[in-house]
Amino acid sequence: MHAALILGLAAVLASAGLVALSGSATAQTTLASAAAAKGKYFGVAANENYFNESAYTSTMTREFNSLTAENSMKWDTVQRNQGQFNWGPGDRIAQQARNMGVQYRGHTLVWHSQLPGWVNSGNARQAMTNHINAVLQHWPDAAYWDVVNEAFEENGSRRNSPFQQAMGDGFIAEAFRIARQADPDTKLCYNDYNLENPGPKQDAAYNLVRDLKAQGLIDCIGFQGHFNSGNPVPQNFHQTLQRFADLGVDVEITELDIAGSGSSQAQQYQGVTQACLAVTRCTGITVWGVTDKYSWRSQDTPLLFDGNYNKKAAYTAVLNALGGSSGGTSGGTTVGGGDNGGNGGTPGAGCTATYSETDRWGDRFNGRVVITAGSAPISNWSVTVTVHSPQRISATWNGSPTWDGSGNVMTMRPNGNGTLAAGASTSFGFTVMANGNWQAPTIGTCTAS
Ligand code: 9MR
Repeated sequence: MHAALILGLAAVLASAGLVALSGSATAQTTLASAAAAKGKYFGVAANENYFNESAYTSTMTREFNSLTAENSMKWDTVQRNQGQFNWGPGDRIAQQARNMGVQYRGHTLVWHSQLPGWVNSGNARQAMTNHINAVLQHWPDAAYWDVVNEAFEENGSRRNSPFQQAMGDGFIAEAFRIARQADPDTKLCYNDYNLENPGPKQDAAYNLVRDLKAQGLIDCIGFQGHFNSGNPVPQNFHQTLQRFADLGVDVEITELDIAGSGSSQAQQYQGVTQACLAVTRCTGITVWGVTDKYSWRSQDTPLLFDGNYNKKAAYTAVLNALGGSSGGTSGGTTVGGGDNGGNGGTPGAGCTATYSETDRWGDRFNGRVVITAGSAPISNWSVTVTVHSPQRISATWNGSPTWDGSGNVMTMRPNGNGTLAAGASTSFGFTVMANGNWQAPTIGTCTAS
């Protein structure tokens, strides 16, 4: 309930960032607002160590509407020494989320890694009980908690840990039961990596979720989503997400990062976004960091912003897949207008050009530009459409195009639709072969005569 409320609030706040498009369409200009418009969240792993870097904080605040503490809510930060709790670093994440008016995900309660040495098979049951109770009491407003993290080996067997040793296979259900009692309002998740492809590990997680669900103990499953060239985003990812959703739990992409760059990375990010959009119970996506330079595997440049906080092609691919579109001079905004070409036409004449994306397929999209006459009639107009390499325009309609030498800049003039009464509109359309780049074309100033 809490999460839904906050997401609703985020959607309202995000609507302040609406950008007018032609007709009734609107486009969102940030990941958060575009995802919220689809009823999903778009989150990020946040690291309080970088909060004093203004570009870090402004990017985080602008683009994301869910935070996960990258490290500071883990056991070795919160309770490095038995019975001594260190809430400060995690509190900075929780408070940042509250300040932003967005949700945060708790990560993680019971994990074999980043576990202090004092936890051993002799005290693991009591330690686990105390830890879960203390943490959930301290952070009761988390929307989700990853109760157990990474409990399976690749072959589907249980991973060794003090918890597994002390309590056997039942430790997972026990952890969820304690968490449920400690905080009945927080959604409780199992979280793991390499669940994205069919196989024994995925099946083990599936059976776990099914069994926990039957006991009313689990609400969600997190697919971490750490991909690279040897482990690419699977084609059928949405089917896997749906398979788990059909158990009656939410599914989430909780730690997304994809090694690579340029269009191939962008395409894979697009694929993950589309997979989540295709599944009603996929509640959101979290990328595992703001900028490549602070990624846990920065050499793989796996995130949406480069080391200078520039938006990468992957960013645009995700934003467009969410139905959003970048602001500025490219798609989504009204550009041009007010000018009659300086050829002695009626003062106040002129035209505006407004772009919108109307369709999208696997490898291409259609754009439409609406030309609207100003306060005086016009008999001719022209406007440029610049696509971003390696994009190519493969078809046009309702206009007469000419091209510059590069093939990137198309100047469109009327094809029988040049005469417009004051305030009247016409439109032309075109198909762009994306070649992996889903950025909206840049629309030049409309010139009328
Ligand atoms: O990104 C985290 C990195 O800063 C830590 O050093 C590392 C320690 O194990 O954990 C990283 O986050 C992990 C996450 O908590 C669980 N799934 C795998 C993530 C990447 O290693």
